Amino acid sequence: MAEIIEVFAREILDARGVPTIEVEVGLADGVSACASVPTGASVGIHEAAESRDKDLHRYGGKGVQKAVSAIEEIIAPEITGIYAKDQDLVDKVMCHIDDTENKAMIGANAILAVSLATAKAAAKSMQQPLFRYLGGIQANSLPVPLCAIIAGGSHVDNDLDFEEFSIAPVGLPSFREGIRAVAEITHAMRAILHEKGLSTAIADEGAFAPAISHSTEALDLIMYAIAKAGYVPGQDIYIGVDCAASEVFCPNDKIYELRGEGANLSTQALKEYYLKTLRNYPIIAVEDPFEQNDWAAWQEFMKLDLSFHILGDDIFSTTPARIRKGIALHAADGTTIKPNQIGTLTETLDAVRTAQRGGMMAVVSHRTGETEDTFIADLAVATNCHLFKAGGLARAERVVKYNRLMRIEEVLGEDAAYIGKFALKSHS
Ligand code: 2PG
Ligand code: MG
Repeated sequence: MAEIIEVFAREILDARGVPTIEVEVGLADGVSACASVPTGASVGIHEAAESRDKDLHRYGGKGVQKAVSAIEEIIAPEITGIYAKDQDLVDKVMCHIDDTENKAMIGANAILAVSLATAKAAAKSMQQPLFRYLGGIQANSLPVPLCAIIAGGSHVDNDLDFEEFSIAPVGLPSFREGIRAVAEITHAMRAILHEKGLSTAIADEGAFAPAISHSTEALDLIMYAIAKAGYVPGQDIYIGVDCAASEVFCPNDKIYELRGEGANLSTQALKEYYLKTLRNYPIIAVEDPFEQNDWAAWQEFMKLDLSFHILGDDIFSTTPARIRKGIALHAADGTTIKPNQIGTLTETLDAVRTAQRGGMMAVVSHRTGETEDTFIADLAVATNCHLFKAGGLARAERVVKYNRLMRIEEVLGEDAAYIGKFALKSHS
């Protein structure tokens, strides 16, 4: 058991060249560990607040020097002397210092960086891999990767209305084999796009960003790529869609503006659109099909008892109280888990527990503005989550998370259990 003796913070860059925070926590036994935090591009309104300098002379106002100072001058003195394994206490002290509901004073980015670095230092000090330290002896399962392959929405400049089209290798025997399938399909997709004269450029999350506009074009391309790589859609591979509906919702007219489809849809019409379009594809999950405040629309959709999971991202924002509400209202089958939406590791673990105890699936997820930090990979194993999103199989800050999971699978050896088909709604 070792106490925290040093906390350093610095401004680094995320994978898009936007500043973010890295923290190093040093312990009395000489161990130190480093963690950095990501940022979203499509940020929900219920997420905890980030601290940004707003000094337009630096990084267009996105610098994080104030947060860095807050960590070293305000947080560090308060947590020095606390045992690193007292995660709960470290996080409570930081929440107490900030004292706002959404961490707006110090910033969730500052608080989370300290929180994650503390956990990493504690794990190292106890000579345990992070997933084992966080998850205990039951942390043996590998999630199904839900890997982005075509990007749209606010993540890229094409006309596709929805943010992410992903593939999930549920029918493969292990995580490593699942990743191999995804990589082969991704390479097949590159060849198909090239053949069709479409761009093979990739977007921030490592998925292709071809100039297409209809969701069915994306879905058909994915079906083609799966087959071309020698896999069977609906058996080996399923498809996920993140609609990120809050991004296309116009609150004044209460319509969803689907520019790519050339349609402005009411909530009811959007529901019908989903039913008509998605019926023809092997879908595993649809994320954020409706905007983040319309609980009734989510409830209505759930009542249809569809064959795929309905996942909430913006609507829950990794917030236990919102997840509890979602469970009570039966508003979704699952929730994404993004530590920076809530701002501490303790609250993130609480969000996972709340979801899982209430029968909701947890989907640990990256953000668009990621770093090389692999914390979420260990978190996914620690929490026995069923699906794991870290973007496409391109760009180091995405692939590093999948690589970490392959290493964890190797460490677990015979004890490793790939979630596989248990990630399907029909098997859960
Ligand atoms: C999402 C995430 C990750 P962002 O919507 O699920 O893909 O995107 O980080 O932009 O919120
Ligand atoms: Mg999302």
